[in-house]
Amino acid sequence: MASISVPQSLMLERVLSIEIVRVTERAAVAAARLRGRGVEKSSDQAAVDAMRRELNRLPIDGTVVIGEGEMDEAPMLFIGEKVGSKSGAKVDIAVDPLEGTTLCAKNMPGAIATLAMADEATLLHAPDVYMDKIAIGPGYPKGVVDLDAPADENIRNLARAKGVRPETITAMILDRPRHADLIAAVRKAGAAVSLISDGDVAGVIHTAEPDKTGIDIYLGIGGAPEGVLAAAALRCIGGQMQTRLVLDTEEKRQRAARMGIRDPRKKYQIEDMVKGDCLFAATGVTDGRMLRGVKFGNAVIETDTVVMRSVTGTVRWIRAEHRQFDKF
Ligand code: VTB
Repeated sequence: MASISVPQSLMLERVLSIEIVRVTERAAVAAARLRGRGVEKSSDQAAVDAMRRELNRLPIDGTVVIGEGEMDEAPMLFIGEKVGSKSGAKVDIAVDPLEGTTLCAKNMPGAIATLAMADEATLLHAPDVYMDKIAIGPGYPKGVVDLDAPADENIRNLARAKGVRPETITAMILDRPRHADLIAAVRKAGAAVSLISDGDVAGVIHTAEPDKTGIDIYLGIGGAPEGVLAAAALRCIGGQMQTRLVLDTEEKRQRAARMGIRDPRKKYQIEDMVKGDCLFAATGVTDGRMLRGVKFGNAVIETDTVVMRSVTGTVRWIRAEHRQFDKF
């Protein structure tokens, strides 16, 4: 750590909160170059390569706990992969270098490059299975909504806590056949449903600022890795989130057990998924409600990033103009 004069204990909290912006920026630019070309795999790979390269420049001793796959599949940024210069703070890292590969391939709104970082052994080591999720923003009494309550009850309780009629509540849900009953129940309660084709990390984050995004609650089943990333963001900005892994086969339960999951039915709170302080960053790949996509100009490449830090709850919106193209 000789070259950096910030004490090690403050590294995660201060220096890295700016450093990780570079990591998601690079991944976003790499993916955005292939935007709209219908090549999901290559754009994901480009984002992974760029993210890995940048992560390895950080002064950290990092372990990927949420990554691109299990070690035997040998992808880059596999779960368990060591990243960073290996000489700094010991950290857990969750990555989704291209959240919304289909969105990127089709150049549709909402693809992001995202990353969370936390002290060692504090992020949930979630297997790549589905996760049932419910999330609302900050400012409500604890427990006002519950993963195990019926959807209509959650809508009514949320509306009451907000002091509005259920008709003014909007729930964001992934547009999937598995959510047909959920969507019907939310609508029956009077609320509106905002459907997304992909991208539930941003979906959950939207609930934190309902006045800006129009989204009051996020509901439904998406990826578990995305759930942990979203939990890291909410840990920084506030809000409530409950989740449960969908371990519906013996094979999945065993995989989860190997990753240290003892109770396959456990209902996770944010603090169970992100046990300590964390950082979260996301850069827009395509234009979205939260972030603008990468813009390629003749002389500058523009990126739009949000970076959050749980210690202070600071949220920084960083619009960068990059003039040195060869760094990408
Ligand atoms: C969600 C969404 C992702 O996967 O987690 C979703 O956030 C869930 O999986 O962007 P299915 O597509 O199988 O429903 C994504 O859409 C893609 O990773």
